[in-house]
Amino acid sequence: MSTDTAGRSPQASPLAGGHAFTMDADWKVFDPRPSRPRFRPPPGAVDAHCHVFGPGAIFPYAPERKYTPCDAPKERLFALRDFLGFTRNVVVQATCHGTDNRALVDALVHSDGRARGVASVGRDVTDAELEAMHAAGVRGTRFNFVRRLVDFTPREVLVEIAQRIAPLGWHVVVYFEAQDLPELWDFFTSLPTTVVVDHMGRPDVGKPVDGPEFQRFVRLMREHPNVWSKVSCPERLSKSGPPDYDDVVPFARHLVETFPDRVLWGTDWPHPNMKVHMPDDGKLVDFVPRIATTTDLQRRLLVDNPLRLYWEGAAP
Ligand code: 0GY
Repeated sequence: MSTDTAGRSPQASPLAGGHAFTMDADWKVFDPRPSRPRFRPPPGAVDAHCHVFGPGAIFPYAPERKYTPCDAPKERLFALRDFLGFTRNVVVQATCHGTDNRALVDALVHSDGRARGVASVGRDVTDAELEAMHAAGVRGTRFNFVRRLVDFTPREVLVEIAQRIAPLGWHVVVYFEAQDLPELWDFFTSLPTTVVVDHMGRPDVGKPVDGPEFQRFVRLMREHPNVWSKVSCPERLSKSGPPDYDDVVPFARHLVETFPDRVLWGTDWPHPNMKVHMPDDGKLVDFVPRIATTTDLQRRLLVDNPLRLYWEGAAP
């Protein structure tokens, strides 16, 4: 992809009429020159978890945000998509934009139909706003329970939102830490929509795959056929580290082989809040054939499942 270094520079944008911001001093910027993956995704492959940030001068970061990132605009995302050999994106609203989905919607409407979105909405969202987002390609809303990223939202508010978006055929994406699953279980299993879990419910990969913590998550998926999982973010979960993220493979592979029709994969570009290393997106793509070891599993993971959920609008 392009070798320009726009993504590297600390960004302070005191533009006249714009929105000034300064990215966090410890912010790690995405790799501007990832390697070309050895694995070739099947035709039509979808990167089903990625974000756009800003540009902050046009789409300001939310006042309530917990971090200020570098800009990661749609043009960079689409260039990465093409470089990695993917056809489509699912862009997930990041917490740094709060419930202001303008950057997300802007990416969708400029994608030539090659991107769908997951928004974040509050209880004050109007029916007209939901319909406009749907027309732009939004197909889900995200509920975030990770304390370092968001303030607490009462469950009754989330229930109300879920009931509002269900008639549109949207689903709910949930992001939480593994230790919080017991407390969230009843809420998740009461949701009236498909429920997509980010990053396998963030398992502690230092614990065994067949241990109680991860098996609790497996049980959630087994007992509730409306629950899907993204087998994403080895770079975030791994303790053994890059470039191979070996310790995450058994967890992701277990889900892919047990629930081949309810798994999704994404890069998580531009990798917010990575504190120690920034992954090489090419190497992340090379992770796929290690967790989906046959062409059939790869096609389901990267093509069939995301198309069914995001482009054909089908429930489980
Ligand atoms: C991810 C993970 C993170 C951030 C967000 O919306 C967000 O800010 O999702 C994280 O910090 O773990 O999926 O991008």
